[in-house]
Amino acid sequence: MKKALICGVSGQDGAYLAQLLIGKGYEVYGTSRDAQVCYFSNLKTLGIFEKIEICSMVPTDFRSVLQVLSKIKPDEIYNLAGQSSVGFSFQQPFETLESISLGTLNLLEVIRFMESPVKFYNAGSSECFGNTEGKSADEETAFRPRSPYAVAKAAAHWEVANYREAYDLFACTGILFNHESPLRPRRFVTKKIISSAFEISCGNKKMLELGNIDIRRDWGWAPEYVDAMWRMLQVDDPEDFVISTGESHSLQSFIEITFSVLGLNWKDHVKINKSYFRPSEIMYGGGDAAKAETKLNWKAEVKMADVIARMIESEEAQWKKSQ
Ligand code: GDR
Repeated sequence: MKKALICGVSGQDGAYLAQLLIGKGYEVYGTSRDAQVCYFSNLKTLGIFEKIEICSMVPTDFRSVLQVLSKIKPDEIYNLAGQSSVGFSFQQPFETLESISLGTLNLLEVIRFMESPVKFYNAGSSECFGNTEGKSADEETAFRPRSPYAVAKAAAHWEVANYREAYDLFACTGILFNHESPLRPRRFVTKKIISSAFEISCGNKKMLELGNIDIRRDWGWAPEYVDAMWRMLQVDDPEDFVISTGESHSLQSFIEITFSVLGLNWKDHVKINKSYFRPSEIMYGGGDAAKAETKLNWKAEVKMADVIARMIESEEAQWKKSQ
């Protein structure tokens, strides 16, 4: 039985990845900074909390990582830990850089120190590309980060590449574009829109305030994206991959579709609030995942309209349950 360690198991991706690996027969271990105070609500929602061995681990603490890795001796490590909000990174740049860049560096250092043949996946981000001026980004596209979060992810990306080349580690980064699901917290715009529009349709809310709705993003379905992570560790040689749907849509069209599915006109309920604008923004996000299709046999099946439909469906189911 293979052992997988998911660093940052409590988040959206950690939960779906744990579910996928349990289904594949893995023994799954998951970490959180302080497991005693974390609720692991996503794992409970998916009904897998009892099937995971949870441990406390702080990725930036060498001793803490060493203890966990030497106890578990995992075959695969998935590094999904660290501050995950781009918007929030402008308020906490230091914590963002520390948790992402230094956390990844420390994990790599422990793996090197232990000389174990573990396979290492690192959660990268399409944010690293910055503005690509309407062009789809692929693995060859230059990084031009535009937020503390993106700077931190870019540093972690190159740390992984460097350790792969210098020390021959099986280490790779998945450069994932936005991927959504009902497990998203409201801090992310898709969940904020879906939950608010649903509340408006129930008569419990009148208006939704948003920042820049002219931005474009490539929105995919999170459960499909964690499958790509796993595939990256099953190939013979580690490589970095862009993971995206290949379709870029404006936030306004995401809003339009959501409200119209619920029988509402978005113009009656959406207000722009400039305080939600970011100090520097990426206006266009779009990716080309052709390499993943060729080498990993991975392709996104769920596109934006389906992502919206599934998120609304889950919102309705949750509401019915609470009645
Ligand atoms: P993003 O996701 O920054 O792309 O990072 P987010 O959902 O936070 O923002 C998407 C875009 O929507 C605009 N926006 C708003 N965003 C939020 N959160 N709240 C608002 O009210 C709002 N109004 C407009 C933002 O300015 C932005 O342009 C996500 C995360 O999952 C990262 O962890 C991941 O690495 C990248 O996707 C790929």
